[in-house]
Amino acid sequence: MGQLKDKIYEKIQEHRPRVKALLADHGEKIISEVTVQQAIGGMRGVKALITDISYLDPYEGIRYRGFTLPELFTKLPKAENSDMPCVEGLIYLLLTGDIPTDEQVSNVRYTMLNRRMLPKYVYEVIDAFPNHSHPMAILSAAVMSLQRESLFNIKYHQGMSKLDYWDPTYEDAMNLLAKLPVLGAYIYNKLYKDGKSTYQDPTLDFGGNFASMIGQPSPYDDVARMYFIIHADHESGNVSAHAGHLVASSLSDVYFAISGMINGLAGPLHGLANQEVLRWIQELREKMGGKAPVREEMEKFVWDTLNNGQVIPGFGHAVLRKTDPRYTVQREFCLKQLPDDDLFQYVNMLYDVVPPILKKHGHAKNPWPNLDAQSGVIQWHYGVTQYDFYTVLFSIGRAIGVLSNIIWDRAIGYPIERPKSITTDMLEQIVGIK
Ligand code: CMX
Repeated sequence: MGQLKDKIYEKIQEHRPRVKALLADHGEKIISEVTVQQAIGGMRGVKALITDISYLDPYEGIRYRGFTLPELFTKLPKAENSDMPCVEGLIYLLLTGDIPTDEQVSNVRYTMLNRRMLPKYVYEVIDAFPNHSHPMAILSAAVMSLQRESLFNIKYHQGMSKLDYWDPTYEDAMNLLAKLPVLGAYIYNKLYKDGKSTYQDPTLDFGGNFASMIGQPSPYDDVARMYFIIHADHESGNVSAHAGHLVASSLSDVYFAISGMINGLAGPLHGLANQEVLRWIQELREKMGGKAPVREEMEKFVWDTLNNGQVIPGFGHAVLRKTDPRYTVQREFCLKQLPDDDLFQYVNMLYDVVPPILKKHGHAKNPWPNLDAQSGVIQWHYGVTQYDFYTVLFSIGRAIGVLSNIIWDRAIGYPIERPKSITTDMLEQIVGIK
């Protein structure tokens, strides 16, 4: 086994008895109750999933393996000639719970380098899509086409012990993770660069190689690293993470699960909100005929959107009750690197204007911005202006967390997911209406 896999195995051996003891000694202990409102309202706040990869506090925001984002940006080993951490270091952390050394990061990088190549048929699948297809649909199909490569499937049908499920799942996960930036870059070049060839640079890390494949010079390599890191995980109940976990719980392999994750992320209430923010701002820009809006004009635009029965993209959250720290990381990057950017001026004004309006509107439980409000601006500034593509970037990042979770789900042996549903009649009987 390689260094990373050995380490995961060691951690699994330590973790399995903890879950066994919880089940044996405290299996009947109540940790959450479900109200009518929660059953009707998308199970908000029901504690019924377990993950050790990340935890989302409503007021503090996300912690990966116990570390806040600012802590991670300080502690994780940096990419060569850069202040930004390597994505490979985050992969090590999410899988093991430990901050890696430089040597451990290099080892992950080397492990992944050998897995980047795409089989020829995947290019053909991508090429078969018409150019007006949404990049998320192409990405999902491209991942599905790779399913025939699953080692888990081969081993399963050879009769593998349950205790070993995590091992070929790890191999599948690392294979897919290494290929995702290549898939994303190939889709980008096909759709927006007249099919320019996607050259991979084996000397570059996960983020650096992605930037190079889509032809973006430095500092976009750091933007890519930051983007993949902040999008990696948001505990397990969000649609993309939950979809990935749910599909994998039936022992579908990671290709089926990540395609499911991508499909869930492609909704405008979730990952697609980053493209919606840009689309919405462009609408305002057109209305303004190039002139920068004053505060009153911006307020009117926000109210018009709400009065039209639409949501303000990039604001609100199902769990968070304050500004998303993923938003703050990107805002600080903008304030440092692109303070005068025209689009950033819009986002900056929205940061001031939207929360008081949402409070006055009185619907959203959280009037503060989420990560999607800020992420498109940075992409746009560095020349990635094709905003339909932004959720593909989100997908590459999110797969890191979802795949880490799936490896651990298999290691712990979490069963097939199967909550119970009831009918509206039954609900009315329970509350005494019938
Ligand atoms: N603009 C207008 N109305 C909003 C709103 C927003 N940004 N956020 C929430 N609301 C509304 C809801 O639509 C709901 O309306 P009704 O009472 O009419 O049904 C009401 O406020 C209560 O919703 P909530 O409990 O505050 O929010 P939910 O947990 O139901 O939904 C989310 C969360 C993110 C889907 C919602 O805030 C939203 O639609 N935001 C805009 C889209 C967005 O930015 N999504 C990305 C989230 C981050 C991510 O997952 O990537």
